[in-house]
Amino acid sequence: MKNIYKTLLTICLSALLVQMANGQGGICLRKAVPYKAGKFSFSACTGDFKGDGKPDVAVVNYNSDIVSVFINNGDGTFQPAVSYSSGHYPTSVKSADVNNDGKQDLIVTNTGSETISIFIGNGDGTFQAKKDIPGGAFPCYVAIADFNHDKNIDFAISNDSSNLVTIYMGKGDGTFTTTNSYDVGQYPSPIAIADFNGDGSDDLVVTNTGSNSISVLMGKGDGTFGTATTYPVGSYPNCVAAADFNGDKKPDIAVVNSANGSVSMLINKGDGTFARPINYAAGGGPISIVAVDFSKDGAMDFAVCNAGTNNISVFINNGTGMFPEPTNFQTGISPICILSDDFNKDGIPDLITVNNNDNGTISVFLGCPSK
Ligand SMILES: [Ca+2]
Ligand SMILES: [Ca+2]
Ligand SMILES: [Ca+2]
Ligand SMILES: [Ca+2]
Repeated sequence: MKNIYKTLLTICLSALLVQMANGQGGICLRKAVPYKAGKFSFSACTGDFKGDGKPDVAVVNYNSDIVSVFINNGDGTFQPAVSYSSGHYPTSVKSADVNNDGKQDLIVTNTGSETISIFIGNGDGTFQAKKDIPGGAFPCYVAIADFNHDKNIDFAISNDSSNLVTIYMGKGDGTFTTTNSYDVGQYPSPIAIADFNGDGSDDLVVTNTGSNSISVLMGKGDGTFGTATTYPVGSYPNCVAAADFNGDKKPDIAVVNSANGSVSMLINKGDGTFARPINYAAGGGPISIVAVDFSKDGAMDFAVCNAGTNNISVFINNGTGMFPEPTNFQTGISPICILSDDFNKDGIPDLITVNNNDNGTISVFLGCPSK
């Protein structure tokens, strides 16, 4: 994560404006609308912070130590961001109700201060000031789940400089206890969660950016995990998505390889072990991935953002778990994170990229009916 961040500074290319793109290949996105965030926006999450049924967006900004919260007007347009102070060098944010009051809260990893910040939501789109807990060495990514089935939100973080994944168990009141850390590969970064072996408990996969691999850890259902199994992928894997791409109801894994400009797809053999990767060419410096059924045919598709070529590549499943050539759409400069939700509630998936430049922005792409 640290190294790719430096890389990103050097691959900011020319200023490109968003362009109109027409529906083709099962994907249609309206012209992107930019919104200003903080400095060096790093990643984001969606959640219904205001409680009106319309997804809102939170963005962490690495160089300004703030979380920017964008409240949805209800039609997929957003109010100007409201800022909350995070820890130093925040890199990841997720939304969940950590204190069981029915209101969405935020969990933020701060790599500089090596803390996790919990922001309790007021339910009206605003948040209380952060409460910090220790985050271990360079906590760079957070993923949420209920690992022990007690209905209290838990989370996993990757500790980039100690090569660990650490599990935090929720008490249900907004506080957490740290349990175990697990050895993974070098420079672990994003984590995805799914039940890979079908035993009813959440498992996790983490990208090991420094060792060109992923580590899969099987959850035991009590908040503990087995020893990691490692699978090789491409060069500089920077993000991972878990979803059923081949339609056998078993979650598969897709990884973006930043240095190869590719996506590695690892199909679940059915028991939580994975076949050798199938590789697909993306754009330059792909760095984030999201799995969504854009074409609404029941077959899972995915999109990646390419930080080097300032665009996104949307891959539509041909129905058999294979992906023909992607359709590309231009974004702001250095898109570093991509996520999807249905912001205007028209039943068509929308996309957001977080653009990691000095004056960070998000680009909101509302989906339109595909031809
Ligand atoms: Ca809450
Ligand atoms: Ca739990
Ligand atoms: Ca499992
Ligand atoms: Ca599809």
